[in-house]
Formats: sequence, C-alpha cells, structure tokens
Amino acid sequence: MAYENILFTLEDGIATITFNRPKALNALNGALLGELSQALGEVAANEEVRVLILTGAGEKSFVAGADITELATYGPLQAKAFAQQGQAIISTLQSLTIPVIAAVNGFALGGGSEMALACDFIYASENANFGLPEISLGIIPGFGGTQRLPRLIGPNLAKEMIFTGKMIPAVEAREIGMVNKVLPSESLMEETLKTARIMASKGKVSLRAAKQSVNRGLTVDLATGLDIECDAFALCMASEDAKEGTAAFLEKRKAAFKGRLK
Ligand code: CO8
Repeated sequence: MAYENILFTLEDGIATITFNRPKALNALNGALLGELSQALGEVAANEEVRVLILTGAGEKSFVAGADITELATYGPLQAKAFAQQGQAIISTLQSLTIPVIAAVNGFALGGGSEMALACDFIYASENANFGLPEISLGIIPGFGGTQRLPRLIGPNLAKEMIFTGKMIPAVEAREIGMVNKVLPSESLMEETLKTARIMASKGKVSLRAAKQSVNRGLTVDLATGLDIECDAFALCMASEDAKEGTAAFLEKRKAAFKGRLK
C-alpha cells in the first residue's frame, strides 16, 4: 500500500517505519495513525519480517506528540475515540511477536515518547529529548504514558516527568533506564541496524518465545513468570531452530536459522 504520512521499507528481513511529517515534527494526526495501523498489520502478516525499527524523518524529531492542531478541535467524546485509537495501535505495536527498536532521532514528546516506550528498547541520538508535556496543555498522557513510563523507570521519576512536563535529554533518559544507547546522530541508524541484523540472524521461534516470556512475565508474579518461561523453553526445543542451533554448536559451525515458525 502507498503511504503519505509514513515511509515503509523492508530489507533483509528488517522493516523500517519512518514517521514522515517533518514540517509538523512528525506529530501524530488521525491520517498518520491510520497508516501506522495498516503498516503494523503488514508487518504482523509478513513472515519475512524479523525485526522492526521505528524512526522519524528529518534531523529534529522522532515524534513531537499528538497533532495539537487536531487535538484542539476535539470534544470529550472525540478525545476518547482518539485516545482509544492511539492506545489500540500502540498496544498492537507492543504485542508484535518480533523485536521492535525505536531509533529516536530528536524530540520524542507526548505520544512520541509513548510510542517509543511501547517498543522493546530505545536507541537515541545525542540530540534526542524525551518528555510527557501534556500537563502544560491542560491534559494528561493518553497513549499509555501514565502506565508504561512508571513500569519502566519507577513511579517517582515518572510522576516527576508527568507532573512537570519537563523534557529530559537522551543522556539523562539513559541514566534512568529509558534508553539503552545514546549515539551521534549520524550513526544512530547504522548502529540500530547492526543490532537489528544480529537479532534477525537468530531463530524466529526462540526470539518470539523470549519476547513473550519477558513481556508476559512482567505482568505476573515470579512463580507464574517462571512457569511461562518453562513452557516457552520446552516449546523452543520442538523447533527446527533449536535442532539447528544445538547441532551447529556441536559441529563447531555458525547456525543457519531458517526463520520458520516450526
Ligand atoms: N502538533 C502539531 N504541530 C506541531 C507539534 C504538535 N505536537 N509539535 C510541533 N509542531 C509544529 C509547530 O507548530 C511548527 O509548525 P509551523 O512551522 O507551521 O509553525 C513546526 O512543527 C516546528 O515546531 P516549532 O517551531 O515549535 O519548533 P521548535 O524547535 O521551536 O520547538 C518543540 C520544538 C519543543 C517540540 C515544540 O514544537 C513543541 O513544544 N511541540 C509540542 C510538543 C507537545 O506538547 N507534544 C505533546 C502533544 S499532546 C500528546 O502527545 C498527547 C498524546 C495522547 C493524546 C490522546 C488524547 C486524545
């Protein structure tokens, strides 16, 4: 499908979705969210996709939040529908079975931070800034920020960010555990791709099982989480990838995973 507000590419099993409204700092309007939803559907349906990267067009912004010109026209019911649309799409993103990296190349504000938080991890450029500035607009985060940020960095730091609306630079975001790596702008995509290629070379069944074990385990008590891990581990052993991975080790060669869900 042809997109106008995002760019979608797929190369060597790595899909990249680029938010592409640089004149509005890639702010999320209804049209962009609709296209993102379509693109995530394409990613989920295509067995060739092994890893997804999200990034923003231009050098200044990943996503500067929901489009405030659209937001300003909403009454409560439209606002609820918009928040539900955004939350559903971001939940779809979070529940993709493949790894998803946010390559944050500038402002990640409001819905932009919330989008990045739903990815498996974040790499950021040195000029990136993160924040949930909704409080300064007289509203609160509506795309999951009050839920995902405290789970990631703890309630006190999250409350400080949400109650003040202040932006924090990439280095500080790394210190508090929001960001895995901070990179010079010019090497952000290459470094992100390097990590994506490493993950894309692993077994698809085991990657999927690892992601589901971590994500599901985080929502339950430790004993239940360990059960989830045991079951997922056992399922992996039935896969073609596990046979190949263990045989390759014993034969002292590099494993050639087929990426099939068997
Ligand atoms: N929406 C629409 N347009 C935007 C947005 C935005 N979020 N952010 C920037 N733009 C536009 C500006 O209006 C400007 O357009 P123009 O050139 O036509 O005047 C252009 O992008 C460039 O922006 P600036 O000139 O402001 O660039 P600066 O470098 O001076 O500042 C900032 C960059 C700091 C990022 C500044 O633009 C800013 O503060 N933007 C708004 C950030 C913000 O508040 N985001 C949160 C939005 S609310 C939200 O995300 C809620 C999500 C959940 C919603 C669910 C509820 C229904």
